[in-house]
Amino acid sequence: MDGRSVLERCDLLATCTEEPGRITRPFASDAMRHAHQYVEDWMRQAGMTARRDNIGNLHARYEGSGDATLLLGSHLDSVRDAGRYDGPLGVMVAIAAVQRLHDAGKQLPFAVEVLAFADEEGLRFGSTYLGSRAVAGRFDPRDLERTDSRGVAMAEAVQAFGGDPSKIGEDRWSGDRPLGYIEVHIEQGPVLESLGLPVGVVSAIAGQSRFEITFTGEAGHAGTVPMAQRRDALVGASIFVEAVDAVRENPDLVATVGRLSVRPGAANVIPGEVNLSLDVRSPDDETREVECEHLLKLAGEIARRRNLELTVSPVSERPAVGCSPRMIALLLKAIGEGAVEVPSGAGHDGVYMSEITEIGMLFVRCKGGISHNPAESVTAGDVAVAIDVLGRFLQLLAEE
Ligand code: HGY
Ligand code: MN
Ligand code: MN
Repeated sequence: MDGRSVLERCDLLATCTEEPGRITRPFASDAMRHAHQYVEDWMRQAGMTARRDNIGNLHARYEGSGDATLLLGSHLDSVRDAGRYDGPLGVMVAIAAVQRLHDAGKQLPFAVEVLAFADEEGLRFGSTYLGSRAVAGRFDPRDLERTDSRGVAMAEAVQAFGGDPSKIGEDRWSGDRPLGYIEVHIEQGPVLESLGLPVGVVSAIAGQSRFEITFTGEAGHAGTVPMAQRRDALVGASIFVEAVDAVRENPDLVATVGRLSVRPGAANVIPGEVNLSLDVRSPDDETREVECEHLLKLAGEIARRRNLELTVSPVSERPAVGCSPRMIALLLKAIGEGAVEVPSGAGHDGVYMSEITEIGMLFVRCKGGISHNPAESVTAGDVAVAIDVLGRFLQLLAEE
């Protein structure tokens, strides 16, 4: 199992999509079922027994001589029109590291469990981290009432996928506290490439706040309503989007309006309603909270000025999470000479796994830092380094 074979497996998983010609693999979808068929096979080939829990995570276990467990993994779901490595690369590198143990007939003094999470991105239900929340015992049953763009409730989707929505609470990790959770993931940023390094150790995962915001005005005839009498929801929303962009003044903040929909959405109708998403992140929680308050206050002022109604609903909020100093030290040692630490602006399942164990992450250089984009790209050489480093990490942990 070398870098090339891991990339070939990511290419195969890229064919598991809901939208032919693009990679879109939502939670509990047929595309995800298709991906599971491949991944369960690969888990078994690596000497592991695979099982699926109620929320739809895959769990595969490689027994050790002791009964403690180290968790490895990442997520199998994707954003819309995604790249092929965000998520799957981490699951494939974890399986490759176990495959090498299995091929060498080696056992570690602990078991290794590979987790392939069901829903890190939240594409289908606007949720976040459904899979890792379930394992961390933090799944919110109210999420089961969320509906997707076709009006299917999450409970129905879980059922159709083969899980029992009433038993998701039982998916929580019930064994002894795991030795740790280690996730290999593309950096999704430019730092490693700028340093000319194949891998780096993650220091912390930025905190993030997500909101759904609606500006409501009055739909009207584009030809007859005088400009001064209009209550154009899209004009208000556009002023707000410009205000969000002004966040660029603070290097410790990023803010994004990723999705915006206009109703009724006809060329000759004044927009009556605009729904938009707001995503605010910072490595510092206070900075993020102050900025969220500022932006929501601004939205209110814009609505008043433009004679619009405003509704804001918080979707999710997660504080920044530091990786475990112990895991960081072991990963730095596994990399060796010149190893660096890199912060993560992207969220990862480790955010919730940190509630049940110490977390560590290994970033892999990706071309131009591009991600959440089909142009996402890594090299077989860098992936080979990641597999080697993860193997050395397992060795170092075993020696400890
Ligand atoms: O949005 C994120 O940071 C992650 O890709 N879910
Ligand atoms: Mn992602
Ligand atoms: Mn990811």
